[in-house]
Amino acid sequence: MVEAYQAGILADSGLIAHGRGEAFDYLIGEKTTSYAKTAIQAAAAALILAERPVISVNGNTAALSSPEIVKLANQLNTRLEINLFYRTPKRVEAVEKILKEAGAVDILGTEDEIPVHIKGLQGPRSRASREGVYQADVVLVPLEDGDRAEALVSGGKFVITVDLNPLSRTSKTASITIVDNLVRVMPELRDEVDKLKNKDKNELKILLDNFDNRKNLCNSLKLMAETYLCQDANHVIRM
Ligand code: PTJ
Repeated sequence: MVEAYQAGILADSGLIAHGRGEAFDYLIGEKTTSYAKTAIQAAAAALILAERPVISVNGNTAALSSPEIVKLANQLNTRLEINLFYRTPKRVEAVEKILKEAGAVDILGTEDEIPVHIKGLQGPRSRASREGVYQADVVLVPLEDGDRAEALVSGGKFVITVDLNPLSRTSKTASITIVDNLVRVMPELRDEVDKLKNKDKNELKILLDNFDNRKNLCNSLKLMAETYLCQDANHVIRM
């Protein structure tokens, strides 16, 4: 991540966000929980059922998972869009470069595009691509800022996020939150898309309908407490 920062891919706040993520990753034991697996399965179903899915890429996502993101976009025939919270032309160029190095050919949200604006947001943060997020029904947007997640949901999008913090505004706002590290999520999500892509649509709809984001977040949070706080408490009592 330090190298990605030095290469201009990551915002300085991206390094801080990464540290926040690591702290929560320790709390889930740095592994994909059964709750994250359930969310990944629902996310795969939503992406397969989507009519106009888009994957939104920021600096952290590009730095951590460009090759996997590009593979997922190809697998789903989904468009990729660069969307930076701390947008500068230089950073857009750096993210575009790493995505192209990973094999992406069709990238939206670049500097030469005339953007449209998402209602409820100000300045460069409101940018979206007319052919991408603006017209999408389902948006996969890992590590998103709370204001933007809220604006997307208010705009009627089905928002799938990946966020290690189950208490973040994005986690609570999204339609599906995968509480896990993006680097572990991406290969799992690709496997799940492979497993589900030929299933009957009604089966996928049932999978999606049975997913309850609030409940899944509560379970992830409880697991964090049980794994660490409660074990520690027993330990203290025994001593
Ligand atoms: O590249 P930009 O300019 O678009 O900026 C990207 C960041 C991430 C800096 C920006 O979107 C931001 O400020 O996001 P937040 O509000 O800090 O939210 C990021 C969330 O991602 C936090 O809740 C972190 O805990 C979480 N997070 C950090 N690293 C990971 C993670 N979640 C999953 N996997 C990670 N590796």
